[in-house]
Amino acid sequence: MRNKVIITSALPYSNGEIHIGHISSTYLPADVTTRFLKQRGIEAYYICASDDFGTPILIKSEQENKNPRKYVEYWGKQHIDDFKSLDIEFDFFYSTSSKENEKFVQYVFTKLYDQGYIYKSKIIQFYCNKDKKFLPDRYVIGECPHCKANDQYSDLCEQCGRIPKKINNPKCSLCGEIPIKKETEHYFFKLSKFSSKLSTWLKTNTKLQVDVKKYVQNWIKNGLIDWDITRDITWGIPIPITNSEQVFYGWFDNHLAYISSSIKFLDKKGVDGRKFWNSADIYHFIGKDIIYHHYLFLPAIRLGINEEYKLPDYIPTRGHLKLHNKKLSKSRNWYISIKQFLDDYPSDYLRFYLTLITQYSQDDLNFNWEEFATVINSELIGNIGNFIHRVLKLTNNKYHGKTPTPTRFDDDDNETIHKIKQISKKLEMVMMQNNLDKGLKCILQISAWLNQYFQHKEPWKSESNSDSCVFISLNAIANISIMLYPFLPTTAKIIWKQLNISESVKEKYNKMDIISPGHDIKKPFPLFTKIEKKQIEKNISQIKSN
Ligand code: B3M
Ligand code: ZN
Repeated sequence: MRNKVIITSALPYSNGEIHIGHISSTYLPADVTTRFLKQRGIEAYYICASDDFGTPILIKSEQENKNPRKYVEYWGKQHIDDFKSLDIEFDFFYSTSSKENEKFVQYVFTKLYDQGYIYKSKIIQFYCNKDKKFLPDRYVIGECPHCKANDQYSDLCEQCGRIPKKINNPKCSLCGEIPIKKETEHYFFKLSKFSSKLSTWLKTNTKLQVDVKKYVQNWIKNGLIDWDITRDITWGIPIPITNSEQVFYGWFDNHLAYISSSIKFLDKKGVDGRKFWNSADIYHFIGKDIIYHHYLFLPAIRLGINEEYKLPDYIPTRGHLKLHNKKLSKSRNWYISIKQFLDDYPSDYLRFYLTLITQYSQDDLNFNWEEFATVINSELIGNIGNFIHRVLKLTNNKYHGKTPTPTRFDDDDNETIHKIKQISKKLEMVMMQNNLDKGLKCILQISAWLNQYFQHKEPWKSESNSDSCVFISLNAIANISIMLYPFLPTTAKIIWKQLNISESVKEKYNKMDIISPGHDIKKPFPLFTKIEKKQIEKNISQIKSN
């Protein structure tokens, strides 16, 4: 592990609400990882940006009669609010439409061009005579050749999820006219040239997920196809070296914003951005639907510019979230918006539940309201919350809030200290391997152990050796809160307040002398509120009525 890290997560398209599926696969794991690494003294930065260009965004802004620039700014602000409300904290959040990204994208294109990795080729595209424009991607709608659904985009059928090769009965999505076919000239990136280099990179990079690598290798074996990186629209980064009015395809410019945004951020800090990038561990957190782009297209472009900026070390890739076993769909209202969730529950409930159910794999996961209530009530509240509150209450009642001085440690005490150390070590290991769900389970294991220890020692009885038990338990709470911090930052901060210790404690993981004898704690109050059955019934009826 290098002592410098740059973490990015898939850039949200500036054309709609973020939903909890994006949070579980991408933003939350990236945030937890960044916080975890920072706690360990690693210079880690979490960088993200809004993904502003592309046909879907342009069409939506046109439909709403808005200038695309204003449109993406609006959504960018909404996203920042949503992320904040979930404690997803970026060191820097920029945009693909920034001046810096534009410059960088044009630089990369020119360099690829000079190296012979770009060529021009004529293609036939739909063209609308009425609107006087070419109709790429979703500018054309028609019947899906697979499932026969009407009014589907030419680049994606939302009914069956497939990408049609050729749509039936094509129509212009703006005016409904039947488009004609017209010749246009586009730039292509020679992805096919990189097959063997990509394959070697996949083989030698042992930090990438094995199962993903397997099928990416299969794609390579089946033959890679060159990428059309041009679009005949006006919203995008202009193509340099020609006077054409064309712009780059969104997937040519967006991933380059990982680099351009990082460089901008580091420059502002007075750090040589390129040097930092190349000496850091690079993580790109993504959902499984954009594997192709991140395992092939993005590394090929970096290889094409002679690795001026190094390839990623990790591409943590996670599966899709379903809601009650059905695919999330905004158009069918089968989803939970972040605002809606936060109207009913604290953000840490979502962070806790999503982390526990999201594995480090491509397997899909399922959000179920009843399971959510059970997990929160029994694990977060019944296990962690219960232990913390019992100990603090006893300290308050029996010791007037003053940490007792331990006399001697007996076998139970020593075993408990040992157990905390042992499971903490496991937590370090699984977290370094990106198994965040397992990391959180380690904390639950420690807390479950402590509940039993506390119950068995009965420190509320005067004849027991209670001073040592309470002293150990208070320090165990400090440890739990520090371990919890990457997962539940708000809860951790509340615990530190109750313990009357400062936030700087977060770097003192794995120490049993954080709370000294004589230290005063604050008057405790319960950390969490139980979820009532009625509330869950309401949540279920909300999605059912959608
Ligand atoms: N804007 C969103 C997605 O396809 C897309 C990610 C870009 S990452 C460079 O999930
Ligand atoms: Zn038209």
